[in-house]
Amino acid sequence: MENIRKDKQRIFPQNLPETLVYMVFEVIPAVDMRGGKCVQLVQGVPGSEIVSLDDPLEVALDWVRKGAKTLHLVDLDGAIEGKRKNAPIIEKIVSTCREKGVRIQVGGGIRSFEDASALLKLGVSRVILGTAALQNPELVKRLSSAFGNECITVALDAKNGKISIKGWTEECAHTPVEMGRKFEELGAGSLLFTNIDTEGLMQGINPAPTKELVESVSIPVIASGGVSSLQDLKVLKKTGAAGVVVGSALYTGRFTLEAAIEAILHD
Ligand code: AMZ
Repeated sequence: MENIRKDKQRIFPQNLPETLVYMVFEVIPAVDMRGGKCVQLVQGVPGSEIVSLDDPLEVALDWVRKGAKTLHLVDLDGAIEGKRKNAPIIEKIVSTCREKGVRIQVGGGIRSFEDASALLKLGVSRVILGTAALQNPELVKRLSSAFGNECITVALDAKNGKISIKGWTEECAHTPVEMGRKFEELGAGSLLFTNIDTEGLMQGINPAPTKELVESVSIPVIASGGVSSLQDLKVLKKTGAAGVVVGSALYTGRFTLEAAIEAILHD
């Protein structure tokens, strides 16, 4: 099991243009946007902002200065309402950060082939599809055939063990493991697993569902939801996940990005 896990952690960086051999497990800062601002919500509930910053581009550049090699951009209006209201600022972040060699993954409101292809043509490394993948699985297959599976991440956001879509307002009957296996077959290159039960609460993680998913598929799994300490990062690394998206803990100063990168490097 140990070997399988390590292989899976290696797959992700190997698919990337820049070879970051040391970074077998990546800490990826989240830049979630709502109404043009960079925000952090509690369990994704609109109005629960614990962080609200006026200039998402400046925030993104700050993570890059602090050592981020990949950024996770989410258009929360897009995820919740299906309208990508933060597209202009996302485009600005993508063009500015790509020049610096930073990989960008974007999610939230990508609901069509055209949405995804426009972002990929702009220089986004991976598009993240949640709602559209669950509602129209063939879209994953089409995008993967057209752009290559390394560009396609499916978001499996789970509440009480069941997938949630449409900005976490609608629950599906499916489990992350069922859907992870299905989307791997359809051509997803990676999965983003968000544990909504712990997301934004900063009370720590539950590694069990991440581990279960990692062990059920062969593609890389990026974990998300509830990280609040450096120890959480180390625990998630041990599940075999390829990386972790961190939001509130970084924004509220639980630890710095530099400390996070250092902590997982030597673990
Ligand atoms: O916070 C939320 N309510 C929320 C959120 N962060 N809802 C969805 N998302 C993220 C998912 C994924 O990265 O984790 O948006 C993306 C999926 O969006 P969509 O529009 O494809 O379902």
